[in-house]
Amino acid sequence: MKNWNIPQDELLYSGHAACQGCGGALAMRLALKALGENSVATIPACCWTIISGDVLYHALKIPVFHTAFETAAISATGLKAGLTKRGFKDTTVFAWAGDGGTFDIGIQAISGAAERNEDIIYFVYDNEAYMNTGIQRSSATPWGAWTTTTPVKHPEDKPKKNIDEILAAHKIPYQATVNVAYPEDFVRKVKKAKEIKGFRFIHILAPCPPGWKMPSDISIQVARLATQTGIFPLYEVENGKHYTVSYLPPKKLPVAEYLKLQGRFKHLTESQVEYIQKMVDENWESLLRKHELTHGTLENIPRPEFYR
Ligand SMILES: Cc1ncc(C[n+]2csc(CCOP(=O)(O)OP(=O)(O)O)c2C)c(N)n1
Ligand code: SF4
Repeated sequence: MKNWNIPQDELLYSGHAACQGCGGALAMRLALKALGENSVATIPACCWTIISGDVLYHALKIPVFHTAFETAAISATGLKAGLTKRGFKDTTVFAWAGDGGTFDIGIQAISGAAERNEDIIYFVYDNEAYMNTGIQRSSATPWGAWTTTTPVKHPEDKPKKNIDEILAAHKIPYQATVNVAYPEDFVRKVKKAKEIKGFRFIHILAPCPPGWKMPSDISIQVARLATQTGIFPLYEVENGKHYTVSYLPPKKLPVAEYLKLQGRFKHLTESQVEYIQKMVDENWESLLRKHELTHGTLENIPRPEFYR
């Protein structure tokens, strides 16, 4: 059994209201281990509004400000300004939103805060649909996926919006992708983000068993396959131009390995799976070129033995 090199402190208590196997819940647990108690969260409408629980009973050991759907970035900006004015300069203020609240309705507030380089961390836990209101598609829903608004006969026909490149175009000091199946990489990146001033963006892949139509006990397996197939690569971007891939799969697995475990993809034909494979390969190659441009080599990308 591997001894995880992550803090033992728990700032997310048991008794929260997430479904079994919720990647979003595990994501918060890991993020808080990295951020510590001197933190304040702002959470817009999303599953996490429910997961955290109600006043007096909420499951987080830090103050939480519940806010409107489109206002995660701007409310975090206001909280940070207010706390700084009152002398709490070291408190980490972070926004915590779903993909709908980020890729879609929250994007103008994010763009504004990123462009002004506000001193906040913005987390998106990306379960690739509007889960809290019943699994409707968002612009983070991958091509070909079933949702209640993209039913089997009319599955999602747009590729997932590339939120990371949109943020990179703002030239923010730090951004990273993380995955709940890689907890050490997750905690390391959030700790790094905490030490940087200015706007930081963390994109979390957060599996959702009901929304992805899969059993709750394979959440981590599926999340890990997303990275091992190149669908959700792990990387960091500094100042919009320095790209560092943080995990190289020893053997890049076929996307079918990831897709076949999830009911939301079970209607896909062989040629549709091939199309997804082609898109994933193109994105992966383009990311590797960016790493190479930054570092002059691909040889320095870690390949942790444990994840083989
Ligand atoms: C302006 C506005 N429109 C719609 C809603 C209804 N609403 C509440 S949560 C939600 C879905 C949130 O989806 P996402 O941000 O992806 O988070 P998830 O539920 O997947 O965790 C919606 C549409 C709302 N609260 N406010
Ligand atoms: S619906 Fe999905 S994201 Fe929401 S609590 Fe359940 S598992 Fe988590």
